[in-house]
Amino acid sequence: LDMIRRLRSDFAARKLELWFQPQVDLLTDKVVGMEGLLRWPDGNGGYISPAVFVPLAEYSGLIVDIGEWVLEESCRRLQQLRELGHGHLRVAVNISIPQFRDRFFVDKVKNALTEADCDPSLLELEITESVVMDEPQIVIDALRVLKDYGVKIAIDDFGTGFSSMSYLQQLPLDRLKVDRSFVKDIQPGSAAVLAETIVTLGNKLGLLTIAEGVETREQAIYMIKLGCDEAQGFFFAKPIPFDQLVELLKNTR
Ligand code: G
Ligand code: G
Ligand code: MN
Ligand code: NA
Repeated sequence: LDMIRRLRSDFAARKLELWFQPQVDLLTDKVVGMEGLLRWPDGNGGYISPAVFVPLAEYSGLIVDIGEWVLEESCRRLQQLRELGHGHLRVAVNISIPQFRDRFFVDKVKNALTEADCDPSLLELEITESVVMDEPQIVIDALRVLKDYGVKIAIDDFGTGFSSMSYLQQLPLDRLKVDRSFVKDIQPGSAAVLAETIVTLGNKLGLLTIAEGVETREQAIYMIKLGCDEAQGFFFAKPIPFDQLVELLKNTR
């Protein structure tokens, strides 16, 4: 509870940071987008993991305001990237269930885009299976409105939740993110049956696919062979502050 208090005051003091992990097209090897990931400085030069504080922010309801800031910050970064000549890049933002329960959620997404004069198709919302299963109708309704507005939708950590295939078909999805636990199975001499099955499922549903947690060249090559479109992971780049992302883009043009 003390931690929630510190999170609230640090958020109010604008101390949270939004870092970005590049997403790469597996065929061209070019950066095509990035995922925004929260970072909370611990005051000693380190960071508290979002795996620790995002659940607290969800439990306390703080995630509604933090998530709104993440959307605004992401759109402002898209605007900056456009000014730097990277107007084709997209940004993916993780959305939690309390944000969907907020009746102003759809308006907040639209406002963030409008304020920064962003093309809605450059914003992608990442939803985990558990978010869908928690509140199927609320999530499906909100996503349909946003999809009509032009926003893209990705299903995150795919294969780790208990998703019903029927919900999968009711969601207006664009992209399926293959969870890193399945990519991890790709080791010399061993087949990665689940990674293959998930990419095949994505392709058959007409969705784009992205592999998460790609840490080795072998894993990247294997995912290309499976017909996966894009990848994200330490092999390509770690999550980095925005300024470092801009430097990375300069060096890879
Ligand atoms: O960056 P890292 O791997 O440590 O992130 C850990 C977890 O925190 C991931 O599950 C990620 O989805 C979640 N997370 C990071 N940033 C955000 C955010 O802006 N909003 C939400 N809801 N979750 C986030
Ligand atoms: O749950 P979600 O997929 O949104 O979280 C992304 C998390 O995965 C971030 O915390 C990020 O730091 C982490 N991540 C990104 N690339 C890799 C990787 O190659 N290996 C591992 N182990 N974690 C990664
Ligand atoms: Mn994610
Ligand atoms: Na994920």
